[in-house]
Amino acid sequence: MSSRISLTRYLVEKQRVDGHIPGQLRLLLEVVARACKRISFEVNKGDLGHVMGSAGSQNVQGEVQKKLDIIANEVLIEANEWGGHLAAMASEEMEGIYVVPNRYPQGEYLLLFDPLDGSSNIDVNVSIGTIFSVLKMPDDASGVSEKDFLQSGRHQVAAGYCVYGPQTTLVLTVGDGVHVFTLDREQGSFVLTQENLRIPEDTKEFAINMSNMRHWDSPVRRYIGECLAGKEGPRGKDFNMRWIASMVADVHRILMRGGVFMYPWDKREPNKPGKLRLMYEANPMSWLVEQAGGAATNGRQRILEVQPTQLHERVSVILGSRNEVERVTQYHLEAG
Ligand code: AHM
Ligand code: MG
Repeated sequence: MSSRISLTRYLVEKQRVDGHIPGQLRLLLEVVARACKRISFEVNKGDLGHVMGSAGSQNVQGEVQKKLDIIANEVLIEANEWGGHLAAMASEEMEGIYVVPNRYPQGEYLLLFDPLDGSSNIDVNVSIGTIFSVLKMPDDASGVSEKDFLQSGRHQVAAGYCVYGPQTTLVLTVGDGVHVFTLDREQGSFVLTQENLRIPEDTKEFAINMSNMRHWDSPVRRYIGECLAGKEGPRGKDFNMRWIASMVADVHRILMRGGVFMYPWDKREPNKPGKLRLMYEANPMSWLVEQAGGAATNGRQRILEVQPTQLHERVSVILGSRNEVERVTQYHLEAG
């Protein structure tokens, strides 16, 4: 007999023994995990499944959609719409919210997702993933509308991602630490493989797209400049750099061994607060990172406290090892 704990058992025990999550939330998370498993199988097929390449369309943000972006979005919607635990969904790939059709029962939760993060890595066989966040409908809501989604990240009741890499790994928080489940393809289920991840407070590794350096604001230039100066510079140590260009994979590395991840505001698009999306990317990742003892800010403010004013809002992101995030944030505050 195996003593391994499946995601199903973990969630049942969270509900029954700890009383930490309601039954409806447990069901919802099971369905999201099942959808991620499906997406993982589609991703694995690669060219054999005719899932690669562009779909010839654009999403609401004007980005070219890949076939897998659309497949992953459909898998998540089809898996979640009939279960009775959701009122509506919102996705990076859809302009408006998707209200659960009235042929199905309506639940009290809202699900938000980036169905396939790191799209530029699909065609080159590099890790990509799904990011998700769960909110509750506001108590005073009558019917569901877009404004019900506009809650700050600290209202999340569950958040996680699934990374499709050498292994398929689901990383989850329901507010009591961060736990890792690895897909056992022979059993067809996610199995608990790491509990209570902790991000070291200090690090010697940063993740940023260096090609944008000339567009950054001075606090980010100052921070990265000091890292690059190495042992001889003010930090007195050498730094290493990694940039996968899939947020799921970069954040996963940081959860595993520390580091600081940045996608800051830059001068190319002065009126946009950043590239990454607050509701589908920054909020779930920031909560996971905080739950693992790290920190996440937009340079001035905790990301989880940013009040969204629109569904597809963007934000500047600095997250990871606490002392480094505090340093970058301090540089922003000093710059006024
Ligand atoms: P996507 O959701 O359209 O894939 O875009 C988000 C991705 C992040 O995963 C990653 O951190 C970033 O975009 C990479 O951007 P760049 O190609 O500018 O380095
Ligand atoms: Mg994304």
